[in-house]
Amino acid sequence: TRPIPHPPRRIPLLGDILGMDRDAPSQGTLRQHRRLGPIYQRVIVGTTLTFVTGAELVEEINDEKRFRKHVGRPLAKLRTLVSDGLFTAFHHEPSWSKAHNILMPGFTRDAMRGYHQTMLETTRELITRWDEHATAEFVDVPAEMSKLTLEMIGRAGFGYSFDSFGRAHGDQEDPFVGAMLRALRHAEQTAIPIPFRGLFAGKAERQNDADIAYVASVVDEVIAERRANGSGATGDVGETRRPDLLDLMLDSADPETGERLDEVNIRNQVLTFLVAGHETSANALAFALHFLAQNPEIAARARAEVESLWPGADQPEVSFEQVAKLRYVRRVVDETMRLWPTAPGYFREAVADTTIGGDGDGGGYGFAENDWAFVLVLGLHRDPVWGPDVESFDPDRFLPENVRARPGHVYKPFGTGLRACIGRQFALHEMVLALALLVHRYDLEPEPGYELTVKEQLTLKPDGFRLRVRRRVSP
Ligand code: MNH
Repeated sequence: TRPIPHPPRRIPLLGDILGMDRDAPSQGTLRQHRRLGPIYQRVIVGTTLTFVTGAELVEEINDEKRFRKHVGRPLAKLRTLVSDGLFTAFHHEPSWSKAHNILMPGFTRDAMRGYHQTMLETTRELITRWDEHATAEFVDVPAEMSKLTLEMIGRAGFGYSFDSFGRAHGDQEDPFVGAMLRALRHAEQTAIPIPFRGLFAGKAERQNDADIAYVASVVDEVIAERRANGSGATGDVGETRRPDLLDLMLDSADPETGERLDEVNIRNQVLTFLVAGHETSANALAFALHFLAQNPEIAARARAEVESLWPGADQPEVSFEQVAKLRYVRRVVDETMRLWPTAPGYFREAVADTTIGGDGDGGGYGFAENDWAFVLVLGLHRDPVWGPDVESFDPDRFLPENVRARPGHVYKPFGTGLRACIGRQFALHEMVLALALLVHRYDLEPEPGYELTVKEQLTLKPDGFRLRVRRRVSP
């Protein structure tokens, strides 16, 4: 086997701690890849981290027969909040397949049809608010998108509203949202090993315990309320509303084992969906709005597409089927997540001893059983297979003929294999829908001189990104 490249200078005991970017680890890793190639290793205080980004190596590491999902340190840290929820479950935990089987029907095409109207109405609430408040001032786009997507998953998944749009502009956020976001940030901040931090962390730990307890109690109330007021089991689903994710968890059993989810696991799943299902979509929407604001001709094409489907409409009556017809808007979303995949990568571990990148006579990079690597999707999406101008924003990269001309496994914003994103269709539907309505209604005026900087908090987001949105005169 071949040795995996590493940065040139190693400090005894500390290792390669220099050259790592604590505030922006994924962007730091991208720079290291540019220096060291498609695979490299970094040692931090005795822990070895391996990063992979080249298209050919990623194809091998995505092979489900040889590698599987690894619950890396940042995910393991999240377990204090969401425990064995779908996203953070270890491959050997039986709760994963049980919950997966029970929840899959909640993510079919038919299920999306059921969420569509909720997504549409939620977007219209945002638009009503922007009509009233936003036109005079610059809006904090990531914050607004975060309200939108949290509201969509809360209402569509669990029939729960955070009243995000009921609060006046700039008002305090929902205490549940505050506690959940603090707990998320806490997990993220403790994910990077920093010597001796634990000595000063008492207060933060106590706050975190309180946040987690509070968040759990709110979710328990939502579950109790649903139990009391009728889920599918008590008969009124189908008459008054379609079954949602909460109904599935309360009323159905795993077809393989006949088992149901217990109370605590349901709470973990609800929290998992709120956490995994809102920031990634919100940030992707924010990036998309950035690129549309920066590229007026692309925004015009997106607008033209919306207008061709709903000519002259002040408020397009978008049906479920029509969202799939928004091909150009979809390409804008795809290209946004190519350049800035809001989940910047995923972890894989070897199922058994193996090598990748071999030339047929051995000579590959060795992985012992359980050795892991982080696939930096941020880098994969800038692999040379994407052409010479990887940094330019060009939705036409996702024209069908261009997609066909590329190898598979070079576009992985939703991860890979058995543990890929279960919410992919939900995310694509909400993002295409919201983006279409926003670009149709508003001209997007960027803040003069804004240059994109990307903030990392487990997910990637456009930092300090604000827009002035101006209501377009009706065509
Ligand atoms: Mn989502 C897993 C990215 C939206 C719920 N999601 C993943 C993974 C990636 C990902 C990558 C795989 C992680 C890993 O291998 O460790 N998810 C995204 C992105 C968006 C997104 C980029 C939006 C854009 N995700 C959503 C939405 C939901 C959701 C919306 C819920 C409605 N995601 C999940 C869950 C998992 C997951 C649950 C874990 C699935 C599993 O392991 O079974």
